[in-house]
Amino acid sequence: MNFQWYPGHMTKAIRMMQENIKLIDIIIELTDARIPASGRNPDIDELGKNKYRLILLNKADLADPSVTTKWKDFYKNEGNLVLEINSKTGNEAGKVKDLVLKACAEKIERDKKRGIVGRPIRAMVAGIPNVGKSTFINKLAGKASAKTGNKPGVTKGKQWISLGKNMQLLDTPGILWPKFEDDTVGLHLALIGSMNDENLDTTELACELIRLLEENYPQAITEKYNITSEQVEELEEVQYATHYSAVLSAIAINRKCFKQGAEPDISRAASMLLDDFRNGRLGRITLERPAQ
Ligand SMILES: Nc1nc2c(ncn2[C@@H]2O[C@H](COP(=O)(O)OP(=O)(O)O)[C@@H](O)[C@H]2O)c(=O)[nH]1
Ligand SMILES: [Mg+2]
Repeated sequence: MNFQWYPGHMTKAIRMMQENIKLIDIIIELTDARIPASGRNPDIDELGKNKYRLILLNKADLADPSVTTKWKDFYKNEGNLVLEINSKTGNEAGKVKDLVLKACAEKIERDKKRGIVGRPIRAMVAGIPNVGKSTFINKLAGKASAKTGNKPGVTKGKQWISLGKNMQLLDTPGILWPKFEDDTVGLHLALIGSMNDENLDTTELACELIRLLEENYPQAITEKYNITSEQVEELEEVQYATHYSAVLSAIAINRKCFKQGAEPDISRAASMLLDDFRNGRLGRITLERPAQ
């Protein structure tokens, strides 16, 4: 499969990031807890090399908790501050603020020694499209938050949101583009739905999902759609089908998705499977594991 993003927007986004990064102390980097590696763009390391960093594993409500713990340890071992969050509830907003201040403690101390007191920490949220940046900002800022408006000279044209008296957040997040280093990255991004399905072959995508789930979560599909291995084997024989399309046929049959002439509608089954996975209806699943 060929995964594409919109390269035209990329240069503009990177330029915006470079410009905005100059104004801030800390980057709050969001990645998707279901695909922590593919959900990041390693260029952030270069872009933000002199800035503090907090990595947030967002959509943790959809990810496998035991694997999320492994990812947290992995990023901590690399020297980052890490937190798993669910931006939809926003329950971790307080913890995020605490960690931002913790990350910047050294800077606050340095400022104090130089006689600078009360200068707020400035933060920017960054991440790939659909990772949850807007949702996160809305929850962190809360309803009571006020736009601080333009500060002449220093922050011309930028809107800042006050998060208490000692922290400000840039209201426009930095958009990172995923890095398609290998096909797995594109595949995983497509599976969690962060790419437009219009240009993708959903049946092929669903077959890839079945393959990945059978490796790490063998019960997820069979339990959800009441499929038995006998049923799949029989379909393989009767339809001369590959294993993956037999699984899709079984899903179609058990969910009564038929085309005219009672033929199982594999394409509808594929869309249903992807949709169920993306919305957490197959359980909490993570597609990537950190290197040991
Ligand atoms: N389940 C879940 N969904 C989330 C979470 N954060 C964001 N979303 C959803 O992800 C989608 C993309 O979020 P959005 O904030 O627009 O992403 P952005 O493109 O990075 O600004 C929306 O449908 C959100 O409701 C989360 O922590 N958990
Ligand atoms: Mg957004």
